[in-house]
Amino acid sequence: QYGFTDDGRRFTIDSPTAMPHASAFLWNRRMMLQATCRGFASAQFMQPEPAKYAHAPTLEARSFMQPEQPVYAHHPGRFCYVKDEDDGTLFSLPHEPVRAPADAFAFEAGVDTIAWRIEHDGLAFEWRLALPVDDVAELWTLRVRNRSKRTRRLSLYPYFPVGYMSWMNQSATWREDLGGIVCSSITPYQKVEDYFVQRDFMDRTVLLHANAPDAWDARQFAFEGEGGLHAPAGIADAVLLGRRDADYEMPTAVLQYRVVLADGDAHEERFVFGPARDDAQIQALRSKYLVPGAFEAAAAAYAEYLAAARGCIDIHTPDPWLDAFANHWLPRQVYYHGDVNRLTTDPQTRNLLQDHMGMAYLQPATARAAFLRALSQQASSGAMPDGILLVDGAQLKYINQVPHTDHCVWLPVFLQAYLDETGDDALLDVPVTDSQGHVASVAARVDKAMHWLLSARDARGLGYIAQGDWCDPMNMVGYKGRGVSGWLTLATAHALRLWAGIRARHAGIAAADAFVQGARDCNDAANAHLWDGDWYARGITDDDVAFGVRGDTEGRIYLNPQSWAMLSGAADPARRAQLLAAVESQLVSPHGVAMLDPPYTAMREDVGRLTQKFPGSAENGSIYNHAAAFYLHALYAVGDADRAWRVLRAMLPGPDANDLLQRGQLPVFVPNYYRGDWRGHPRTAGRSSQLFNTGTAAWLYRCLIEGLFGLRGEGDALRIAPQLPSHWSQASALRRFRGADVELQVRRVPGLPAMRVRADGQWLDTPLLRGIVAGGRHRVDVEVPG
Ligand code: CEZ
Repeated sequence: QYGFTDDGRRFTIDSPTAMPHASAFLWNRRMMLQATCRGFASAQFMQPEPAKYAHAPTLEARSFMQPEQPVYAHHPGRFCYVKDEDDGTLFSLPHEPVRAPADAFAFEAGVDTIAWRIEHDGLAFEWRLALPVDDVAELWTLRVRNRSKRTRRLSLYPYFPVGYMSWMNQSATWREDLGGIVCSSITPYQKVEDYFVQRDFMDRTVLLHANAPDAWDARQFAFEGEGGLHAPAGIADAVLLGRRDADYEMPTAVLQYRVVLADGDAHEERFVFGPARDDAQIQALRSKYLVPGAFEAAAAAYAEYLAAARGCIDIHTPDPWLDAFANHWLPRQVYYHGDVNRLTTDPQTRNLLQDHMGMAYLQPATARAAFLRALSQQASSGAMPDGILLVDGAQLKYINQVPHTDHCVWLPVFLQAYLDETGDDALLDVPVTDSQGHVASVAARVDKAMHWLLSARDARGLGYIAQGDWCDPMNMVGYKGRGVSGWLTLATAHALRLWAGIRARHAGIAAADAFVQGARDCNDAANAHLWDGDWYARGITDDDVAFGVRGDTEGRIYLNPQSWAMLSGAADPARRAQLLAAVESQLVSPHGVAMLDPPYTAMREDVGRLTQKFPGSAENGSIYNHAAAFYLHALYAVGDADRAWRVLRAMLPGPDANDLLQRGQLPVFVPNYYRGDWRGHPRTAGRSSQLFNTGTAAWLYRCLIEGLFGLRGEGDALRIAPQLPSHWSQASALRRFRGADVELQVRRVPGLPAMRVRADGQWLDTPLLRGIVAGGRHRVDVEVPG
């Protein structure tokens, strides 16, 4: 049993074992939590760098959010043990740590809550999480109803492991005055300057309760005792928990409630779990959330927050899963990226620009501000930095310390989508001051960025790759300074063409000349040096070796150069047909289109660490959805609707049960990848990374709106050009565009020679809906050949 309910706003599965890593996430302005169906949870909050309040039981390395994160028995999670006081039976909610099978199990991923409904021996439980909008706090509700036709005596033990907080200082105890278990620590450090950064950290982790428990335990090792997590000694060996402090011992937070329930009786408890700095903050959390009506108020505020994540299109198609995903979940994921910037303080420049390309469809003002911020960090050479600093004191970290050469490409890519959606051409004249105090308009800065891209090319006219382009781990193609990127050359051409179009509209055709010419040069260079007979090479190494070519036994063909050659216009119709055939026969798999094939099985020192990744994972030949989305966008650009549909639908798991199980993921977000290498590793092919940080979200949303439904802004009009797959006989949508509502109805009409469009009752010569004003309402009927 699985599927969407609540008009698509909730997705439910009935097993904790069929898809053990199936997960859902909630976030707010300051934190994010991802929970698996078994009850494991990974949460982070910003202070201002990402930090944790529930840790692994051993020292964790800090890193970016990774795909396919492993879980283990002691992984942080949110659980509740339940003991039947009469017969001693022990089980746990939602499934971990005891792993006792339930009579009924439901994991419900909702847009605004994550909940489990579980039945054990006549007891019906609900275990539910919600987040407030602005506090770092998890709001948990536990409900139990006795339906067993007899009186039950139970002990309920909410168990929130806190893990290894610090090697310098950690402790825990129950505080009657604060109403909960308080775990204290000092975030470890060694440099004196860090003291001043960290002294105000929220170094405590608290589990606060609405009602005082009968007993508690705060010492992890003693609580587990010899029974381990499956039958903790603290529960098994005594009627009451031991009320044990942790003194420089691993803290934990366990409470005990003894309840007697007659048949039909119900019981409810509420908890708040999260970090805090001091007693005052803890007290504030308590008085805000553990008073009557507070959870309800928080839920209402959260619903309002999510209302901003409402997309600009509601669709109704023959594919109800797609409808639910497109109407509720995809815009939500786009909004997550744009509103909290993936919970980083230094998003990669390309990520920021693409994430906010998505935000242009939801909250254009936010997208605009992000774009201006990015541009204010442009170097005087015209280059864009690897990451954009979002808060004072933020630094470029991790991958942002590695030089990549593609960041300027994303400026016109963002602008094209943003300007189409908003018509806000005034943005181009906005003055932007950089860190040197230089002031230049947006248009002048983008001009400069485009010239920088043109200048960063070799004598053949191919773009230098340095230590990476869009592909982060392609770090050794050009680290000696000579290697070039085929994709970047084509992406430069595409960016220049987009910019030429915008520039010509803005300042006349002459202002665009250099960019039109530059794009032509890049395309010519790609055709002269990268066309390999049936497809475009991925690049040429420092030692002048072309790769991603037919002579390669691994990494023979890469998707990105093919997609962008279609976008940039490098591929003429004949070449387009050839490269599409090559993609179809070599990259298209049962789970979507792979990023490259065959995956590398050994290090290529002239390509880089991408080739060291496990075959079929991540950039080494997975169905890397971000790359698949570029391909999708290119297919819509050239009007290949059926091929596009197959690529699009493969990004979403199900509804077929086998597909869902193989991917192991719920259709509530698009992951950064599904495993590829379906020939070499069929057992794992299709498996989801479960990572919801991905540029895919913005692109997929754009492709749905502008490609599949063909509702794209153009100047002050809306262009109507739907590209439904040929097996759909009809579809409809409500598009919110510049304050107006546009109702679209598309029908297939057998025998019709060409598409025709009727707007507000009038047949149109050109499929452009004009006269759009805020508050207006339009009706568009499209008939397409059947
Ligand atoms: O990060 C993403 C980046 O955020 O990889 C994309 C890139 O375009 C995005 O900007 C393709 O490389 O460093 C690594 O090896 C990582 O695998 C990153 O490439 C990847 C991570 O999955 C982070 O989400």
